[in-house]
Amino acid sequence: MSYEMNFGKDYNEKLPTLGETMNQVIRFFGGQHIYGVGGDFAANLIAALDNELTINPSSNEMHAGFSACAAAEIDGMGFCLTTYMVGSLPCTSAAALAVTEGLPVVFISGAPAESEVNQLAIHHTIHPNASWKTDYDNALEAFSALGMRVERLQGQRVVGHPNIAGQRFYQLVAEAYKNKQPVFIEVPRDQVFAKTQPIKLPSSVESICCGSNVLAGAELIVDNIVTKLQQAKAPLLYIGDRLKHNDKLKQLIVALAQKFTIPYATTWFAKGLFDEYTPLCLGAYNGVFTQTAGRDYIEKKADYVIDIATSIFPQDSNIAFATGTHKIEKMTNKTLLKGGALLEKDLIDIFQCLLVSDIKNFNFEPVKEKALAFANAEDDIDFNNLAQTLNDLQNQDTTPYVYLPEVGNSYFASYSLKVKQSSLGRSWLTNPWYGAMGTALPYARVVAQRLHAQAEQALVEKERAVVIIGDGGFHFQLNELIHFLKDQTDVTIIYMRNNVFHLGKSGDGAIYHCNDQQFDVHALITAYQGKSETCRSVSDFKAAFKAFGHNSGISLIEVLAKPIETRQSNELKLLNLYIKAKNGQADAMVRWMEIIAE
Ligand SMILES: Cc1ncc(C[n+]2csc(CCOP(=O)(O)OP(=O)(O)O)c2C)c(N)n1
Repeated sequence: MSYEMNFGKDYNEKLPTLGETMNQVIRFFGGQHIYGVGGDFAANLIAALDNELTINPSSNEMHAGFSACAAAEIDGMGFCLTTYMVGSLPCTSAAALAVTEGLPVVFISGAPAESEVNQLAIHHTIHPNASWKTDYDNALEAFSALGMRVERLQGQRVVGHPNIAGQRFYQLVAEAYKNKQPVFIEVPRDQVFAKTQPIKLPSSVESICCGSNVLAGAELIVDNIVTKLQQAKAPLLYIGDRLKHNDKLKQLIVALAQKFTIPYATTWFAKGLFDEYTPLCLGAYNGVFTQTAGRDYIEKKADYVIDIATSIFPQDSNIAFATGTHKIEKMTNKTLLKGGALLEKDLIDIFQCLLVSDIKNFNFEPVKEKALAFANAEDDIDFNNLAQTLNDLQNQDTTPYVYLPEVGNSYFASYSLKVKQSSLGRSWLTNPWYGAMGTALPYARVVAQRLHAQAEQALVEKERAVVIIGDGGFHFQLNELIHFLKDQTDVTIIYMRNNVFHLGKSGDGAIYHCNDQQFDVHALITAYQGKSETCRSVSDFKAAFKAFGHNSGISLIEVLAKPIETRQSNELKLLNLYIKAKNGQADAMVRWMEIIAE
């Protein structure tokens, strides 16, 4: 019995294909771009999706996954498309990153046709030669092992029975959106053009959550906060990274801060969400590792903290590496609003009430920025003065920089950067907790594409994507450079060359040697039609950075970094000292005690 005989001719003629429904659903969730690599099992998906959406080819599947993660960070959702197994399995690291950093990424993989399954072993499956049977589900199991929701879409089992694949696709994508978690979906290639039951999308993404906030008692929580605020002299809003996908909550918090003049700071992981040049913003706080002027207020004045959307379980790097110097962690006069409801609707309720509550004005006196410690113009530029130098440049420049620090020394040095507000909502973007090297260029590609599109539509002044990266990290992923040339996008890369994998180096083994003295990075950049320069002093660096601001395409500044203690960023000097003190080195113990007593 066909659909026509079951539900009638009219219904049958209205049926969309699964591919059409996928397009519709992806667009409903704001998706316009898919990052991916093709293959035979993905060919039908590509044919179905390529017209309505832009499919951006990546250099490999892991990069496609990382770019989809970056898209989830700045667009709200990310989409990745690969072929079966050989294509999807390299995305497992990106998927693990997405689980960890709380990113709604939809990993879509082609799969064998339903009619192909159980007939014979299919290429790309994992198949030892002594196998008596074939296994089709390894990728589903691998992604499932990461704690993700996974599913292979299915077609109708009997002719005329309902085909619910389109609806399942919607439900899976909605799940990713609601929970800020990735999902993995395999699509059998014969199902892409099969008819599926039509779906009626909700009016907007706002209305996809049935039940909304089921946590009760918001008024009582608000009363308690208002009482504590009445008793406080110097309150602080301390904000975590769960906020990064919630613009509404972000705006409510800033509105509250402004209405009652309450200063706010973020955790390290939430760095880049706010304009650190706004007087009320005290930057990213992390105990002894904090260099911002706001640290004094937090540690010496603040007498009541509202802790919002920070992680439930303590994470070492976010609590000053358990050095015991994180004052907010220890403070007792604190209200913890971690947020447990879908889309943080519980917190939205609370902040909406707080905004109209009777709260006094705190007349917070903006902290005077200590006279900017300029890096000495003639000094060698290195990790010890990189952030200062960039802060000085950013301070004088009306163009906001969107920083993309790569894991390595660059990541640690980047916590001393003072960031302006970017039109993308993020001016510092990395994977701060998962800490995967190899992400900065796939991330920068997405940032550069969005900045390019915005400038083309003359929506905002052009902003600047700035990658800070070690040579080891750069060589992990430089095949991604081709896409900046193809996409005609602009990026500035600060290449911190020390010829070793320095961060975490413990010994002199060959494994730490990631580069060769003879490597000519300028020849490489020329191949990509970019411009580059080697800079030795702070003043050379500043001149090159300013000049490259007028460049289009790839610009690279090579910094000859020395892998020695005096050239480390403040953050790493402190961390190394702490580790030495922990290991019982007497002079380090004395110095550490002095530092934490300051
Ligand atoms: C995918 C991945 N592999 C390995 C590591 C461990 N790791 C962290 S930093 C680092 C070395 C970074 O070296 P480089 O990029 O040259 O920067 P540097 O620290 O020398 O400035 C390594 C190997 C990681 N974080 N991620």
